[in-house]
Amino acid sequence: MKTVDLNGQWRMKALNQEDWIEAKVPGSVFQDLMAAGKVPDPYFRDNEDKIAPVFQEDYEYRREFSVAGDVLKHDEVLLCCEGLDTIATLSLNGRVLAQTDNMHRTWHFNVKGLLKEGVNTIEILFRSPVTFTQKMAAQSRGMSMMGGRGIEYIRKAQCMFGWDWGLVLPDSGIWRDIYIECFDLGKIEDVHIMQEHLQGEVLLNIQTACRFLREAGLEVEATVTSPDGETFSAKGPSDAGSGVNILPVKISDPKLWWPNGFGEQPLYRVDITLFCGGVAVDERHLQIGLRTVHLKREKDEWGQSFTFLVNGMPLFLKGANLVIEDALLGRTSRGRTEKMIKSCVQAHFNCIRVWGGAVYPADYFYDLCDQYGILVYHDLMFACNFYPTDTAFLENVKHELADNVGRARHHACIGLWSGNNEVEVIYGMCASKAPEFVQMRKQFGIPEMDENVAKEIWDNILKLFYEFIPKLMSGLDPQTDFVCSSPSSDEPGKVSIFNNFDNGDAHYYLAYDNQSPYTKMRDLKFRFVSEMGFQSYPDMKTVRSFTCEEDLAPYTPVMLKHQKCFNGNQIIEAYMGQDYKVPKRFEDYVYVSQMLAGEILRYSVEHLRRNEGRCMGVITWQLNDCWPVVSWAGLDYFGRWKAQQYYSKRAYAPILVSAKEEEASAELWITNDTPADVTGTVRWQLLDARSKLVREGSETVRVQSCKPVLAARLDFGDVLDDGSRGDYYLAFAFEVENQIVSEGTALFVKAKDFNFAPPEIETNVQEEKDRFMIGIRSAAFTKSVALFLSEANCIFSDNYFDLSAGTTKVITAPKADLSEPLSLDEFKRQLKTVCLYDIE
Ligand code: BMA
Repeated sequence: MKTVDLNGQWRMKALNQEDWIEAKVPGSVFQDLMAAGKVPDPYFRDNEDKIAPVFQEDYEYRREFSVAGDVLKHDEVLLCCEGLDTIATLSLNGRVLAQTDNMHRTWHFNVKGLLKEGVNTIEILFRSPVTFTQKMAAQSRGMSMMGGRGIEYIRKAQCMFGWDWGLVLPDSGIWRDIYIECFDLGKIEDVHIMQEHLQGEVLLNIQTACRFLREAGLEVEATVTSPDGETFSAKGPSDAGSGVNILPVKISDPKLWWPNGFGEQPLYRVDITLFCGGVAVDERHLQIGLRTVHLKREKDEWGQSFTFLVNGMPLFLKGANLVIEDALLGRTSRGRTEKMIKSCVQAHFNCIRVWGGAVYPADYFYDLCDQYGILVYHDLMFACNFYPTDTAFLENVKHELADNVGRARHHACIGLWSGNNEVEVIYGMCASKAPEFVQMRKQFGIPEMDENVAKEIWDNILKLFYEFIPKLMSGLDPQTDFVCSSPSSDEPGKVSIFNNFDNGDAHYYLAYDNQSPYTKMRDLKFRFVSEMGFQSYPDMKTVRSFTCEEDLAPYTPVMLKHQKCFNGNQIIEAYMGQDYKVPKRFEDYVYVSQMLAGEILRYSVEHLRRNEGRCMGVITWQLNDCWPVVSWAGLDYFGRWKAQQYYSKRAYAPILVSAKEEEASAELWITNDTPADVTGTVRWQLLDARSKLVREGSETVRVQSCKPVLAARLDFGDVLDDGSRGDYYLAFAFEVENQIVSEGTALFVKAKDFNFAPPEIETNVQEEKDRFMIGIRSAAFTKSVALFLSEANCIFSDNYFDLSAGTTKVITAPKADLSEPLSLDEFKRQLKTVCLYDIE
């Protein structure tokens, strides 16, 4: 039971300085220095360079707290630290209590003998992570991959040392709760709930590991409460020797949990109480969802499947990859995470991958994923590096996994554990002789690794990710599947990124695949894509938040500070030039970069979904940003929707119509990700640039879940020839019960070669109680119409859409999705539109 809360007001100072400043816990060194006005905003302009010396220092945190006499009478008194970042020495009343070296772990220290009645002093000294890693790098005989920085030797979010979307901000501090807990007679040390799904009921085996603090009989009671308030209980004694107790609780008429789009998310409350002689001495409260999740990897006609089965149903996963939510970890909150997850649900995600270069998320993240139906593909926190396997390191990892897997495994949302992000890919890039890796080495100027070093590294990979961790995971969470790496194959060393079409998931980047044109996507028959993406600029308001007027161009020093990808702008422009004109005005450049990333996403996702069955999921890189930066994200640092998020919303629609257009023909496909079969009508029109009808047709089709159907094969060879392909476009929609559920357009030439007519866009705004309704019309066909507000932020029901002349498209802007309340006049004044035609 939490007795003394040590969050709140502390003091801190750099070790080599005299003056203490106020500190806020949980928080961080950098945030405290910022609050004291000693360092600038790290995200502004090129401040990243100015703040580097901060991380070379050691810092001391201190506070006094008082303890009442009866606290000391408890059988056990523990200091609990849920997050210490990272190399720390803890002292209590002047005596060293412990050294810690893993930000991901939860630490418990017995402090009964060290605490005194009255005022106590706690001190925590954080050593510079930069000095530490540099020292380790110097000792590492060239095994280090990421620029020889030694970051694989520290159990700390790897991206804090900089990434291709992240600034260098290796902060320190007490980043999660800290408190003193007391126990008498006995305590619950661990709860593990196993689910057995039987005919018409679910058997929960609730395993509790208890510790006896005194010779006393302990009893555990578990009560499970259904969403309707029905309760199911069991009670029984803990084993006198081991303290383990397994309570079987049968749930009749179970209400199953489903990922978003497939069903509801009913949640059951589990209350566990430990009794001694009839008195409650400890308790735990968890929330679970009843479901089975299994990654089916079986031989089939295309190789080996990579299919998630939820409650036995195959499910196409649609989502994005999560990185840390803020480089200043203390700026995160449940509210902010909920807003992000709502943006996922609005865009029809049913999945998030927690990427391995970050942190294990807070408990509330898993609660929210349970609540909103987001299945989590969860990396363990290892990324793009070669990790050591000495005894101390393995012991540290063992505790880290016990803490974090133990904390998360009961959640309905946990769908898969993966040992790491891209460790094998990076190994391939350094040492493999496979042509794709040789090509990448050339592209990135990486020398081939010495064979002896490579062998040693490979042995470490096998030991850590194919032996040690899988063995731990099979004990910690035997009910959730585990893959050794993301991407993974079933065979060590067989991981590849560009062409594993038969076995495992892929991380695919056109830009790294020799800058292939995006049309290559249609040749790639992936089984599952767990990363794929294209960079774009963040929202203009976000750009303005970190720039001055003179910075507003792609190649200014300040903008380049916020573009971390090697040759990032050159790649964006190379692809931009293929389809569009590369704009001269910066605002236009930002708009086209976003639209381009959206179009590439659409093109790729539609292809993968037309191949549903063979391909069973796509998780784009990346969901979010941890500071304002040019990146692959759909949501920028402030949570603003980039074009890509709207493109995802359309491409991830539960029922999708998509066109596979060729020179003068097109196929129209329907993909159905709902659990039931659907019957509807696909309607299409061939139109000229002013949306004058040339030809039209319709087809009624029935589409099974996860079995895409070719609904129409259209040939326009008599209309479209080399001279006229830029004059016509195809518009199509799929209607179910007279409602359009999905629609799109296709060009037969690159957008830059289409003969657009002036669109003369008109908008008409009306106010309703909870929303603004925007009617939008144009005089000619126009591509990627973007709506935005000049000052406020808003999530529109649709955006960056194509518009035919003659129809009024109605867009809603829910007031709940506005960043501030606006009157109708204000809304009208701020509403602006831009479309491809406007771009110079
Ligand atoms: C993959 C990811 C990240 C990276 C992204 C874009 O390698 O796992 O490491 O940010 O590609 O380059």
